[in-house]
Amino acid sequence: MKLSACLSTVVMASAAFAETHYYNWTAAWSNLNVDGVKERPVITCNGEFPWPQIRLTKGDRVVIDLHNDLGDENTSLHFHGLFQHNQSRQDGVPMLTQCEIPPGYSYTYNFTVDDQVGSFWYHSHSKGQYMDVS
Ligand SMILES: *[C@@H]1O[C@H](CO)[C@@H](O)[C@H](O)[C@H]1NC(C)=O
Ligand SMILES: *[C@@H]1O[C@H](CO)[C@@H](O)[C@H](O)[C@H]1NC(C)=O
Ligand SMILES: *[C@@H]1O[C@H](CO)[C@@H](O)[C@H](O)[C@H]1NC(C)=O
Ligand SMILES: *[C@@H]1O[C@H](CO)[C@@H](O)[C@H](O)[C@H]1NC(C)=O
Ligand SMILES: [Cu+2]
Repeated sequence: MKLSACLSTVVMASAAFAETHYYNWTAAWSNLNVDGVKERPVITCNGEFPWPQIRLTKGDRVVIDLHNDLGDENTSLHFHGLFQHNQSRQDGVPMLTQCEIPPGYSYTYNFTVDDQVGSFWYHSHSKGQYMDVS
């Protein structure tokens, strides 16, 4: 159930106008052979794996409608390394800043990246999904 894949949120410096980036993501299981060795259940984003890269400029807003279509597991998304100052409910750590998203439900992550640049990693913080949603 573990697969290492590194996908990221890349934040670049400076922008004349802040933009909002909308994503409409459905998390669901698919049987895929992503490492060329063995087919196994993988958590996909809109049917695809790996999950998309988010590219933004400092000051931009990210809005992600995350639908849990896994059927048998809760889920969540944590944006690793982003400070989430004054918006901690967007941090995506289940049972700390949010309840997990149950199967069949959705949650909207909505945050700005105000004063950070670089490459960051997002992943699920639910069960063993850490490496499956990355
Ligand atoms: C988001 O995706 C779901 C599943 O494909 C779709 O039913 C829904 O209409 C989409 N929402 C928006 C706002 O595009
Ligand atoms: C989802 O999380 C809730 C709260 O922790 C828990 O009660 C429930 O059993 C979980 N559901 C699944 C399908 O794991
Ligand atoms: C967070 O909110 C406090 C109180 O409104 C404000 O003083 C502070 O500048 C804010 N911090 C950030 C990083 O926006
Ligand atoms: C995201 O948050 C901003 C600031 O609170 C708000 O104006 C906007 O309506 C929110 N967008 C969504 C889709 O919830
Ligand atoms: Cu993390």
